[in-house]
Amino acid sequence: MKIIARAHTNIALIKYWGKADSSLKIPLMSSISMTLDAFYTETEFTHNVDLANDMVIMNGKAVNDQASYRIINYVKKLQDIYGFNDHFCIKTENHVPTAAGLASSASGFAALATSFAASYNLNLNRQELSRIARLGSGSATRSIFGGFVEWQKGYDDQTSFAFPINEHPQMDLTMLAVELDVSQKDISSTCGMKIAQTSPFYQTWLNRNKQEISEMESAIKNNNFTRLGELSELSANEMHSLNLTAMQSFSYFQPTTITIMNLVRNLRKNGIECYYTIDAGPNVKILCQDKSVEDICKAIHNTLDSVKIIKSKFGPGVQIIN
Ligand code: 2P0
Repeated sequence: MKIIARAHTNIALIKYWGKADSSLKIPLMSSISMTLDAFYTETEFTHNVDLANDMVIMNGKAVNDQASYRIINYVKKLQDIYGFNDHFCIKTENHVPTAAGLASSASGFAALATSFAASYNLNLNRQELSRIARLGSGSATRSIFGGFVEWQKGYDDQTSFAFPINEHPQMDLTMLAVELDVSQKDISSTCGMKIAQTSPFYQTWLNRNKQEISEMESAIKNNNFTRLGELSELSANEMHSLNLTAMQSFSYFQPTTITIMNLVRNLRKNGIECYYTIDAGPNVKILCQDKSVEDICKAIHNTLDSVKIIKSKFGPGVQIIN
């Protein structure tokens, strides 16, 4: 029987940017995200003693590169934990266009963790799935759930997992992913967050985490788009300030990133409410309400005429779809 898991990717509103334990991917801070309907990964995991080798097939092609080693090592780690050692084959299809500037690792590892567990009949609940997804990639922890999701940092492998704040939010919220530059980034997230920890402001940022999480939880509970937008933009600005002020200063911004940041601020001044958030890359994501989508897209195209803009709303948690 085929077991295919589908997981959607997510965008962090309160950012995760640093680890207390690199091997277990225990974060130094809690984070909150929105799961996105437009982007997802489907993964089929099969295992069999008769397979000659471990295999990774991505979008129909057998791969044998850095990305596939990371995936194979991850599955071996899970096999060690649960006491299996047969060979396996992973078939994965990514529906996360590079143009969106969203990493597929969140949806990828969430789908893989879920299909692994189903294939070995492990009967894990979603909290447990969230924990094992974390071992693949930090942001995958949150992609097990839909809607608004919180990853509580915890202090060890048992206590660091995500839970849903609201899986079916009523908030009028759209995310516009603005494609500015799709080339491979020089500094991976794993590496960038390590360098950021040398910023003199890092501890201050950590000290603020509890308050920021609680304010974002309130904004979500009160359906307060304005507060959600302000807090999201602040968290992104804080994260990117850490990169700039690290001992080995760096930035993911390109000139066009700053152009869009300024455009969002100007739109706000002119009464079109929107906020930006930016991850470990130059692309900007804009948070807005339905009524403003058209005006925002028009303003972007007046400034940068050919950029692609991909719209997304709330997506669901991980599902088995066979
Ligand atoms: C986040 N990002 O909260 C943050 C904000 C990017 C910026 O999590 O090392 O692929 O595998 O845990 O999860 C991207 O980093 O890094 C990320 P690892 P991950 O979404």
